[in-house]
Amino acid sequence: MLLNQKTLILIKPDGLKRRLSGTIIQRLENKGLRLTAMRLLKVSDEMARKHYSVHEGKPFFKDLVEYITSDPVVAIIMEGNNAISVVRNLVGATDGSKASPGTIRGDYAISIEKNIIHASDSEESYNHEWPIFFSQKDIVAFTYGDEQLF
Ligand code: 3AN
Repeated sequence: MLLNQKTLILIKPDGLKRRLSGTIIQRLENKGLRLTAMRLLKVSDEMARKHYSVHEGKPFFKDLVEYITSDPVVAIIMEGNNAISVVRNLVGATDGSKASPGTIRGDYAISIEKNIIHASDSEESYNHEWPIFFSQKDIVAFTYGDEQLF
């Protein structure tokens, strides 16, 4: 069990523009995850290239960068027990048309590119991703009033 593990989440332009930010944050909070940092921002070309550097050279890299920079995103750090795998399971498979019902992508996405949300897939990814969107001073320590219930 990885206590208070952190994960980086992006509500992508399609999620934001479809007014799903509140719903997505609600679903993650309902699971018992804690908001730790959050901002609304337009991702620059440089940030996008760094964020998706593992996909550099792949045929969809250019479209990926163009898409994530096309409109604002909501960047979020959430924490909780095993947060990386917990959030990946809540997010569902990459291709929205194949993601299981009940997952965020399964319920709200039908494409592989416009798939609503990004979430770190490993601690290595989280360590690479979070400094692209946040600095240490953005990380806020607090507890919800009902944490003893989770
Ligand atoms: P995930 O977002 O589920 O971690 P990754 O990291 O494999 O998926 O891919 C990053 C993003 O690249 C995906 N969210 C998706 O938007 C896009 N992507 C991945 N594979 C493809 C593909 N074959 N064609 C187009 N876009 C893709």
